[in-house]
Amino acid sequence: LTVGIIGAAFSGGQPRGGVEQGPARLVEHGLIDQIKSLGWNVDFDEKFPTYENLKPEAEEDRVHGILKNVAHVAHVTKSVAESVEKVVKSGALALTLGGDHSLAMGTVGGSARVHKNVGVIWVDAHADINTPLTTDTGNLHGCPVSFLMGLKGTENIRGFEWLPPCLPKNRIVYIGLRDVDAPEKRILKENNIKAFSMHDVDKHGIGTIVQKAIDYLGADSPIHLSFDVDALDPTVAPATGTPVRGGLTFREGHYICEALFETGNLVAVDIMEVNPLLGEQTYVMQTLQIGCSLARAAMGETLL
Ligand code: DIR
Ligand code: MN
Ligand code: MN
Ligand code: MN
Repeated sequence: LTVGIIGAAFSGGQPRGGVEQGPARLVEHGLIDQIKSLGWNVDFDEKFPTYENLKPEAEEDRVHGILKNVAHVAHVTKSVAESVEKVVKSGALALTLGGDHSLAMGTVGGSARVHKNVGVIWVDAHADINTPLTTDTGNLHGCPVSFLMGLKGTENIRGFEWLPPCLPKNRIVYIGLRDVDAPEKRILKENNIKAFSMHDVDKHGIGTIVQKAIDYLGADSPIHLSFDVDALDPTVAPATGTPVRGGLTFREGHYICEALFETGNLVAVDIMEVNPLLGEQTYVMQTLQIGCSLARAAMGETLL
């Protein structure tokens, strides 16, 4: 088994600095050796880009309506898509360390180029499906799913020509939602998008919910897991930009990763929104530890 790790040091999809230090801090925490000791071959370039070199000229980087950092996000996600595509095409697992969740335009965009029928499991407190017409923050980390789907308002955004609609509305399942904007709720409903909120997790239990998600995508579907650590309760993963109370427990989060590894169909995993500059040292360490253990769980660690 081989994993290609992509360090995605980028924070331009949201306003809080520090999340671009996620990948370096996860690696410094020992992630690479931990994965090797699980028996994986690791392909990882320690000198991953900061993506600052992809920052365009100020003029081009202008806002598009309310959207912030449009050109920078577009350039970076294009580059991430190329990296992920290359890994997935080689047959290895693509593990992307974020960075903010706008990066998923690149990660899912990349895996969808190789597997047209990829099924996405999006674990998050948020639906990240605002469009340029509905977002009230203008932060692109709240919008990646609408760009992947090509929803109304995402056409003709300069810089995103590289990203054609690549995710049909019935190829994603959410788990963990609890902070969804009103227009996002409308989008989910109108398009019949499969979404399990925390209410559903409480009601049915995580085992049932993950099984429903796998069944929905189809037992043979290649799976892309995009895990925003703010899906976890803030007492479990505090060092993240937009924490929301009432989230997944430590075990629920890890169970999702374990069960998806168990399918044998994982082609890509994203660990996103770890921000090592938010909060006290002990909280930061706790969150880095969880980022590492979620990745290991998705690579088979806790299966006996
Ligand atoms: C909000 C927050 N829905 C937005 N989204 C976050 O900005 O569109 N996503 N925090 O992770
Ligand atoms: Mn997210
Ligand atoms: Mn989130
Ligand atoms: Mn929020």
